[in-house]
Amino acid sequence: MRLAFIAGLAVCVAGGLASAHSNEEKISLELQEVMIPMRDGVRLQTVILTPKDAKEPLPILLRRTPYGVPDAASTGQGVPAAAAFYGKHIGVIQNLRGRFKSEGKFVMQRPPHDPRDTKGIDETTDAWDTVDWLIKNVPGNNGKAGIHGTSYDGWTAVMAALNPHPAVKAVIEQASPADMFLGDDFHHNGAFRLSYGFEYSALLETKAEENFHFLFDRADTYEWYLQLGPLKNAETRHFHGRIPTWTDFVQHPNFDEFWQRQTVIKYLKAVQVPILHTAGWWDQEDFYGPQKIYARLEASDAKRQNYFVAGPWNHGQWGGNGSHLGPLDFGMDTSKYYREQIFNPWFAYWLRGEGELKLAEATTFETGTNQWRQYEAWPPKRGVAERRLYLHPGRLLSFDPPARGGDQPYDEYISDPANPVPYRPRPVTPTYPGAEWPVWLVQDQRFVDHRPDVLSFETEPLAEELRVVGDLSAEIFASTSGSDSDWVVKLIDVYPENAPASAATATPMGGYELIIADEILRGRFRNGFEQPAPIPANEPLKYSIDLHTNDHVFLPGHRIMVQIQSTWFPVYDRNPQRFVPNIFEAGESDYQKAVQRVYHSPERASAVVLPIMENAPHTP
Ligand code: PG9
Repeated sequence: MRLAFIAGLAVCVAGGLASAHSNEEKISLELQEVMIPMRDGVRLQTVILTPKDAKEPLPILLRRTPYGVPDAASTGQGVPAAAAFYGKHIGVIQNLRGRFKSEGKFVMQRPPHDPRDTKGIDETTDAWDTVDWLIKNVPGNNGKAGIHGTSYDGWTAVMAALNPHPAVKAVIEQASPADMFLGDDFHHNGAFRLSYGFEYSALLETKAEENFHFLFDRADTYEWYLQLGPLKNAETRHFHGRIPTWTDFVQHPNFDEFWQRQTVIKYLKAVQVPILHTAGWWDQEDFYGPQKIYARLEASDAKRQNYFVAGPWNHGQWGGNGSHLGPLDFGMDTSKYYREQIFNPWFAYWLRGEGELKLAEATTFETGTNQWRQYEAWPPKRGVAERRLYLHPGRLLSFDPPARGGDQPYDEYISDPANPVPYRPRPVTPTYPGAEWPVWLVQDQRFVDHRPDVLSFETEPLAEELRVVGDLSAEIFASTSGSDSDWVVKLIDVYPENAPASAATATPMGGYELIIADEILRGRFRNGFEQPAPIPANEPLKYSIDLHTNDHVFLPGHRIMVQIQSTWFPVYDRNPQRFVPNIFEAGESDYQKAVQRVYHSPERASAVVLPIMENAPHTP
C-alpha cells in the first residue's frame, strides 16, 4: 500500500477548495464530493478536483482505490505528485465498493463477472460507469479520460482497461498485481506471505471506513508470528472468521479455481487502450505484476500501444523522491525524471494532444552505473547471451561448470522452523506504517550470511563489469530429509571492501551485500501449482525458480553472491517441512527440522542463469 506522497508540493484543502503550490506555482482546485451511481444502483464516493481557473476544457484523470479519498480537511492524500499536473487535468479519486462511504460490498480483488450475467458488476463495469457519468456530468471536461494508479489502484486501472469506456484514451498502471498466488502480495510460487497477508487483510477488512493497523502486543513481529505457532491459530486467536480474505487463504491453499479466476493475466486478451506499465526493481509488494501484465499484452500489441518502464524504486517510489533508496544513491532524482519525462508527457499526448510520444518500448534504469536506458523490446532480444553462474564446493561461484572428481558434491544445512531466518534485521516492525518495510529489499544481507542455515556462494572480485539485462532464473538441485521444503534464492551484489560510503546516507558500503534478484519456491508445487505433491525424502531434485527481470551492472571489484535458505520469516510462513495437505491446517507437531542439501556436482550443477549483455545499450 502506498498512501499520499506529494513531493516538492504542498496541497491544502479547505472549505471545498484545494490549493497546490510549490515554490514557483500555486494552483487552486475546487474539491467536490459526489456519489456516482453504478448500473446496479450502488453509489460510489468520489472526489473531483477541478482546477479553478482552467482556460480550456480539460481531460479527466481517474484513480480508483480501496484506501480512501481526500476530504476537505485532508492534505490532498494521493493527489498526483507534480504540481504542474494539477492545472491540466480534472483529478478524480473514487473509493471502491464497500470502502469508506462507498456503498456495496468490498471484495478483495473482485474477479470479472461471468459474461453471461448481463447484470453482473466488477471493477471493469464500475470504471466504465464512472467514466460515463464523469464525462456527462463534470463541467469543463474535454471528453477524454485517463486512468492511473499504484498497486491496488494500478490493478483497478488494468481492470478498467479490459473493456475501457470509449472516452478512456490512456492508462498507466504502476505495480499492479497480476497473480496473488504466483508472484504478488499474498503468495510467491505458492509460499504464503504471512506478515503481509495477515496485516493487509486486517487493514482492509476490519472496518469499512478505516485503514486498520493490527495491534501487535510485541515490538518485534518476528517474535509475535513465531509465538502465533501454526497458521490455524490466526483464526482461533485473532480473526474468528471475520476477515473474508484470511478465510479465503485458508480455504484455497493451492492454485485452484479461486486464484485462477482472480488472476488478471487470463483476461488480458489484447491491448484495448494505450497502456504503460511501471515497475520498481526493489518493489517489496508487486514487482511481478507489471512485468507479467506487460509481457502478456505484448503478445497482442498490433498497434504498438503497450510500454514498459522500470526504475530503481520500492513500491510506489515513483510518486516521491527517487534520488536514493536506503543507502543506494542514484545520482539523480529518478522519480522526477519518470514523472517529467514519461508520466506527464504520456497523458499530455493521449489526453490533450500535446507533443509527440517519444517513448521507447522499454525504458529502464540500469542500476550499478545509474543510467536510464532505452530498449526496443523487453527483455532485449539483441546482444544478450545466457550464461550460467555455477555453485561450487568451497562456497564458490563461477561461470565454469563444476569439475569432475570434486570432493564434496553438496553443501548441507539444517532448516529449523523453530528458528527461521529473519527476512530483515530484528526487531521486525509491523509492515505498515513503518519506515523499514519499504527498504527491506535493499538491506545489507550480512545480517544473515553467517547463519548456519544460509548458504552463501561467492565469485572472486570481478575483473570487468558484468551487465545483466533481461530475465533471470535459478536451477537448483537440492534434497531435503523432510517431505516438503521451501527454497529461497537471492542474487547479491557484494561491494568491494573499499567501497566509498553512501553519498545519500553516509552508510559504510564496504562489503555491503545488496539483493539484486530474489525468489522463493514452495517445494510441494515443483510440478505445478494446482496439485501439491510431497517431496521424496533425501532425493536430489531440480527446482527451477524464476528470478524475474532486471537491468543491473555488477561493477569491477564487486563480487556476485548467491544465498540459499529454506525460511524467510515472517514475510513467508514457515513450511512445516512435513507434507500436509493444507499448511493452514497443520498442527504444531508437523513443524519439523530438516537436513537440506544443495548440490554442485557435474551431474547436479546448480546455477543461476543470467542474461549477459556484452555492449552498453543506448542511453536516452
Ligand atoms: N500491494 C497492495 C495490494 C494491492 C492489491 C491487493 C492487495 C494489496 C497495495 O499497495 O495496494
